[in-house]
Amino acid sequence: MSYEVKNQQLLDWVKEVAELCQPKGIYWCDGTEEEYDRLCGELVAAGTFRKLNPEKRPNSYLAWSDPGDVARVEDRTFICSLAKQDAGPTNNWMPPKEMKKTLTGLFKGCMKGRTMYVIPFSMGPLGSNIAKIGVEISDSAYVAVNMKIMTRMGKKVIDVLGESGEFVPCLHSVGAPLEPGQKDVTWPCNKEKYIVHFPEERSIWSFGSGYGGNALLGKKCLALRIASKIAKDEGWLAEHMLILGIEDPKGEKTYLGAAFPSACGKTNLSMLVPPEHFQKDGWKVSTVGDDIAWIKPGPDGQLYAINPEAGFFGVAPGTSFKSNPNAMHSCAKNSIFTNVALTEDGDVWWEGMDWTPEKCTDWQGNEWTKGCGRNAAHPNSRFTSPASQCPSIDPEWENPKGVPMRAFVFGGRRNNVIPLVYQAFNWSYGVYLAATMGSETTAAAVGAIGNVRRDPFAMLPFTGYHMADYFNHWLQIGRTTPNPPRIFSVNWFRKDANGKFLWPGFGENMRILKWIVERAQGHSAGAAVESPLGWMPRYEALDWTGLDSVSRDQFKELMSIDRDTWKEEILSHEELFVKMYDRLPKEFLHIRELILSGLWRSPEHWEQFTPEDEEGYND
Ligand code: SAT
Ligand code: MN
Repeated sequence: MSYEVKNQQLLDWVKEVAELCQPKGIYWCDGTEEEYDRLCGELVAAGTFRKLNPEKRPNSYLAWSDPGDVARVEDRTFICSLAKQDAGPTNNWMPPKEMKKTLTGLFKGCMKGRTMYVIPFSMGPLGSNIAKIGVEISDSAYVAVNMKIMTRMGKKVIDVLGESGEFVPCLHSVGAPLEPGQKDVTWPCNKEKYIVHFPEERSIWSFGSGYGGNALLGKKCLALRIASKIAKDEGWLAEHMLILGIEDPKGEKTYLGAAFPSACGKTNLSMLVPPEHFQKDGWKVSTVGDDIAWIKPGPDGQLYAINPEAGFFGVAPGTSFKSNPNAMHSCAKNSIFTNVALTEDGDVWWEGMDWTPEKCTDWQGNEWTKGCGRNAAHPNSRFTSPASQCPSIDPEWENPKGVPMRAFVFGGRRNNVIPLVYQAFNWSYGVYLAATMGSETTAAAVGAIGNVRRDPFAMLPFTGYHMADYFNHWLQIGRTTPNPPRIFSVNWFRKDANGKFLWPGFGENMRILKWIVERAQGHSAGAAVESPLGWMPRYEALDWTGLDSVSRDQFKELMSIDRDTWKEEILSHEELFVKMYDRLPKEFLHIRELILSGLWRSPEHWEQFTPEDEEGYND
């Protein structure tokens, strides 16, 4: 140990784990650059890492995983609460005692021949009253170096922990013991995988995978599943949200959080580059976080949010200087790439980058040629990069107090039904719309509602307790927060009858964000009309300068509410509710009725509502 540890609970736990897992040695990570370089060097020597061309990609590495270990494993993820009902119908559950027995069996001797790394980390700025400390024990150096980028990691955390500080124990093994003389593989893992959470005990056991959210236990396991449970008990929120700052030309700053299921452009939105005319006028967008937000009530009655992470674990394919220049700059150096392709000059490449090589080596080490019909990078390939390298990073991103939240935005990928944007009438209404949000799993046919996966708050795989209790918790936060953020629904993915996207997305989303900011701040500029679903902008309420690809008619289509389609939509909310009827907030039934009554108000006058047909303005 290169530093002194005074926390007896931690020392005892490390000893106990070492006895169980029988590693060849124990190494306490100090979080220094020297340590990072040394571990990366060892990973290069082991064949796990390849050092990238320092001229092209300074201080960066590429790893290719086992082809069977490329993503989170939701069917192997468990919430082992004491009572089955507390895990709810959307989580896998096993009795904690039984699970502990199974896991103890698996972990016995599982680190033989490997080093056991003790990785102390803080989720959130060190010492912030919103932050939490975790300690991950892992037999993977890949995990240790990724944790160095993704969290505040090392000795400084031990100092904050002190003698009696609390930490979340996170035990991880790739589950591949090495017998003496046995040659290691470049990506050890186990066919059998378990990602297990004990919410009452606040602990995590992960076995068999070395990848992403299965192995970097600070991220989805601690910062969402365990933290959501702590947040419920303590009266705050742990959310799958990006945090964004928007500064208007007068210098007024508005922070908002936004939740989207995967493949909805969340990372791009968190690093949005406003259209040129907005930039000229003085609008600025800044990034606080791209994935997770911890949100606590502040003394002034507002909610304050921190990004518990220190890095981005972003999806590479589709990321380009055109789609997300800030992400490209973030991963320009000091980054780890997993499962992307290797170019002939020792750099990385993936589908959707701004150029295509004639030849490269794909993520499985095979030769790849342009037009061969295969992907060179795995669709879930990733870059791990320090958030501090993001050109749009917000000056307040490490403020331990967090940033004041004025709006929450929820969106899915829906080719019809959901309008481009609307504001919930009130908090409870907003909780309902977030609870019922859905996303198309595939490029489904226009009009088909069946292929929508409901993903409440984009938290379906990440809520560490009963989903209906989670809804109740959100309602409760609204009751006890004097000045809560305003809640909005967006849908960037609506299509016309020919299957063509109606909205350009990317930087143009700024036009919608501007209206949201005006509404959230109560500015008269953010004028709105009352629709059956909520407050909506008319065409005139949005800034269209520099965008001619969206006609007034197109806008009308983007904003329309079709009564018959909504009838089906509401029936499909029912399917979700039935699953959790025993704990479902009764408010939801009333809100559903309110939406229905709005949809059936003066039915003889319309079948399809659009704000363009409304007479009066109302703000
Ligand atoms: O693999 S992670 O869980 O870290 C990322 C994701 O799947 O969203
Ligand atoms: Mn995520």
